[in-house]
Amino acid sequence: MNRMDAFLTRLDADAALIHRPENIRYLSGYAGEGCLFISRGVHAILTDFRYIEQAGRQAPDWRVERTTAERKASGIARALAEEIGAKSMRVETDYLTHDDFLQLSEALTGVALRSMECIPEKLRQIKDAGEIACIREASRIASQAFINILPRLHAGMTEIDAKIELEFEMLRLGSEGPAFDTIAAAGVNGSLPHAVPSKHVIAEGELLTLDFGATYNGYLSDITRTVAFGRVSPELRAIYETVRDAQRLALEAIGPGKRCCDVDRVAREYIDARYPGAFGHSLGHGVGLFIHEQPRVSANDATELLPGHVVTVEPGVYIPGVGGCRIEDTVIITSDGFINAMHAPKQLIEL
Ligand SMILES: [Mn+2]
Repeated sequence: MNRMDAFLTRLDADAALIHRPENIRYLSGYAGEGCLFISRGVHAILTDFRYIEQAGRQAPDWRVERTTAERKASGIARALAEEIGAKSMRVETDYLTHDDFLQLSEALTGVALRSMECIPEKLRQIKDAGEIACIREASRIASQAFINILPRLHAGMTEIDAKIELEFEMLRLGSEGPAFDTIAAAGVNGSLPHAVPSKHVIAEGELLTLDFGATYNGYLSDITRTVAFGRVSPELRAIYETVRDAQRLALEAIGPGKRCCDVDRVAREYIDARYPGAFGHSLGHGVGLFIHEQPRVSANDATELLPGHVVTVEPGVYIPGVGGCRIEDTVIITSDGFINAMHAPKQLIEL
C-alpha cells in the first residue's frame, strides 16, 4: 500500500489539511511552504507565487492552488470542502497556532474539525528502502566529517571553531545543511546536554562533546562523539568508559521485537549504578525527515521496535562543575537485528 492509500485508510474523516512541513513532504514530495488539502478525490497543494513552479515539479500529480493576500488558504480549503461536500476534516491541532485554528474554524463553518492524531507521524515511523538509503547517506556524511576534522582539532580553538569545522566538512561531503543546531561543548560546558557552542577556548585535559547531523534528500542523521584534548583526568576517563559501555550494552539489547523502554532501562541502570541521576534524558528517539520523531527510546515508551524503525542510542553522563560525555549512533532496525549507520570510531581519542 502506498503512503497516500495508507493515510486515507486511517483518516476516518472526509478530508485533511496538512501544515507540518515534514508531513507535507512525506505525503506529496513537495518540500516548499504552504499546506495540503487531501480527500479521496482531491489532492491539492495550497501555496503562493514563490512555490508554484516548485510544487509542479516535485508533485506533478497534485493540483496546485495559488494563495494570494485576497485568496487565503482557509478560503481555498472552504471551497474545496464544498466541492467534495466534506462534513468532517482533520487538522494538525498539535502544530497550528491558536490563531490559525480560529481562522480555519471561521472559514469552515459546517465542517467538523478534528485532531489529526498524528496519523502521518505514525506512518513515518517505519521507513521504506528509499528512506533508509537517504538516512544511511546522511549518516555516512556525518561519520566521515567527524573523521576528517580530527587532525584539525587542537587545544586553543573555541567550541564555535569546532562547530564551523564540522558543518563545513559535512557540506563539502554532500550534506544539504546541518540536521539541527550543532552542539560543541567542552570542559565544564559538557555537563549541559544541549550546550550552545561558545567562545570557550578548549584547553588540554578537557573533553569535547560534538553532537551533529547531516541532511540528504531531506532525511537527517544524528551522531555524538566525545573526544579528549591531551591526557584527561582519571575521573573524566571513567565517565567516558561508563558511557561507552552503557552504549554498547544498549546496542546489544536493541533489535526487532524489543520494547523501547526495555532498551532504555539497560543503559540507565548501568549508568545509575555508577553516577546516580547523571543521565537525565531518554536514551534515544526516532530520526527521519525530522530530528526527534516517534518512537522515543525512553522509560515511558513501550513501542515494540520493528524492521524499518530508525532510532538513536545516546546515553550520557553530565556532572555540573566537572563536565560530561555523550556517545550516539543512529541505528536502523532490521528483521534480524540492526544496522549501525555510523562508522565513526568510539574508543577514547586523545588529540
Ligand atoms: Mn539525538
